[in-house]
Amino acid sequence: MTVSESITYKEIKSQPKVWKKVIDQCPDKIESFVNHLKQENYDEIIFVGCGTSYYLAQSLAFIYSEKLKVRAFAVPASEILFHDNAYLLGTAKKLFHLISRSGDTSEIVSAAKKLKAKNYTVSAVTCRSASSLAEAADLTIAINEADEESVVMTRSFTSMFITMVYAAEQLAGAVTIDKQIVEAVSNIIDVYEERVMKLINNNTIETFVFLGSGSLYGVANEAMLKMKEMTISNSEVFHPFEYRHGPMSLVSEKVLVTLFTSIDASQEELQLLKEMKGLNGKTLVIKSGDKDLSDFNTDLTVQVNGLTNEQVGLIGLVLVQLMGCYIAEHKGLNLDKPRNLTQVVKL
Ligand code: F1P
Repeated sequence: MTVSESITYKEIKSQPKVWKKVIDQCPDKIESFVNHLKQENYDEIIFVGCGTSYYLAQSLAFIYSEKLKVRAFAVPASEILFHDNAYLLGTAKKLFHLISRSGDTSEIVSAAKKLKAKNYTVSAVTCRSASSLAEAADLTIAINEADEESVVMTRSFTSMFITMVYAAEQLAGAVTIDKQIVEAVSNIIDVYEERVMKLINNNTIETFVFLGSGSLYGVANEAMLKMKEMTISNSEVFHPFEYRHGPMSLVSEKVLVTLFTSIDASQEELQLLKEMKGLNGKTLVIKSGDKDLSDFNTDLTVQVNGLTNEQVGLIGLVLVQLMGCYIAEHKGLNLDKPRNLTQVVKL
């Protein structure tokens, strides 16, 4: 199957159009969620998900902590099912925000029912309003226009991300998400899709390493998962500075190290990437800004100006999704039938 024939590829390329719709509808879609948080004044927000949705929970927990100054953290749904005593501690007023593209993943539905039975408030974001999660939750943000046929999650992740960050920014009093991110992602796809394809075709990459800190750790985790799901490749993720503490022993010309650069530590993170280049690693940097980075001698540099760190991370993830398509084609894999996977995990 060629890349352009696959549904997965078409849905990845549809993101500029879908993001525009999602952003236009955000104010209405998030209104009851935002009002609820204003009224209830929670001490803690626990983001819950499985697979890709768990990695979205990781980024959102960081962003809600940072923007709303509320204690927020992420847990996989199975932890709520089998180890809840560790998460339901203390008297803090808790909101559980459950994330699921399908809304029918068994662990997330069971977690919703268990939390409700313990009288916790459960909110949710999903791409299917007619789902068991939407039925079980007290309030749901449903963005059906971002739903997809592909087994792997692509535009559903990015659209749920945009919607939930929009809500956090509205609660914090300054929304930065607007059509600029739509224009930027279109431009980046136009300019870099071919360069990403060349990077893959001109090198024999066997291992993919993704580095991301703060709100970008969840995004880097999702990039790692995309490489596993779409291309059956060795793929790993680390907080950037953790990579020196052992894992860099694997760096070679067959390893591509991709950095989702944080604004707060960009110089130090780029210095680390330069060291990996010194160890013959291949390097790809995704960064907000427009500085000259030639000193860091990367194999590919993707910079976007005028957007937040998270927004640039999301655009970088779209490039990783496209990279997954070209590697799958290179390996003769069927993008729309990823090995051993189903669109919804039902136990
Ligand atoms: C979560 C998920 C996906 C994965 C696969 C199976 O689904 O783990 O992340 O790619 O499709 O399901 P959901 O709960 O978000 O629907």
